Amino acid sequence: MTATLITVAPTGAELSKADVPQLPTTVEELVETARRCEGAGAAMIHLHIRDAGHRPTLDGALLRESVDAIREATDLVVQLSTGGSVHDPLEQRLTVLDAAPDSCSLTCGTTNFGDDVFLNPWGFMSDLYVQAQEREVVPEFELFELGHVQALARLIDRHGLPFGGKVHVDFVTGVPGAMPGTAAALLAGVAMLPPEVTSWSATGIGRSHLPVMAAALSAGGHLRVGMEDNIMYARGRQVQHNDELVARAAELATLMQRPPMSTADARELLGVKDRRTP
Ligand code: KMH
Ligand code: ZN
Repeated sequence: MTATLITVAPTGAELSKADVPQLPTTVEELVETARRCEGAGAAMIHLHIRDAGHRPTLDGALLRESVDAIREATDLVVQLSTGGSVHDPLEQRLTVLDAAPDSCSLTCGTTNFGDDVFLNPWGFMSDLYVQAQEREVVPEFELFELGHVQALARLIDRHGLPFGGKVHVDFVTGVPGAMPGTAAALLAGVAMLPPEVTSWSATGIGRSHLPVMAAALSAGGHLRVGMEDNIMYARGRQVQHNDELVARAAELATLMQRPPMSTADARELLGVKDRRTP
């Protein structure tokens, strides 16, 4: 059995700092979070950033500063969100690659997103795929719907393999209006994966966080956890720090004889380019 890649998604674009003051939003808080989550067993961080007013932003200088600061402080694989918030223009979402992350998210299609729509038309996905290849950034394919699995196969057929030659996907389940956060839905998606896929992980939003984690572990998948996806540790108890969610995932994975993967092994699994300075 292989070790478990644990990705932490600490912030996201949806929660407000006013409602959840423990949400990491400043560069200093993100670095502190990255350090503690690496200590708890995470090997990759999926990053959204916030401006001085704690609002979601795709500001290039701030993205670069955040990537550099986390890279300096940890060995985590640094993945930038290209999804941003549902309000971000497609053109601006492409500019995220300028910050030279190790990895970038690439959502494989438009999806319901609660009361909103998260837009990912074919032209955008295609441009992002090719630009990531050119910039030597490894995409993580975010699958919110079963149809997204088919769109991934179409991207690979059209453009060849991503940079690094590996194909890692992440099932984001339980978003209201999208694929449900159930073992049945997850396993249906896994069964449809094209043969080029070399690894997959899963996360469940909100209440589906734990059931999807258990299903993914038992089916040979990897894990994503974090306050972007879930802010309740248990009924009546809010998560106080992202490292609690990472530590719990690491504990369950270890119990399942699939302990947390090292950052070195994660880099190999994903095929990322080493951008760290010695
Ligand atoms: N915030 C969502 C609209 C991603 O990071 O690529 C999109 C999202 C996916 O979180
Ligand atoms: Zn995200």
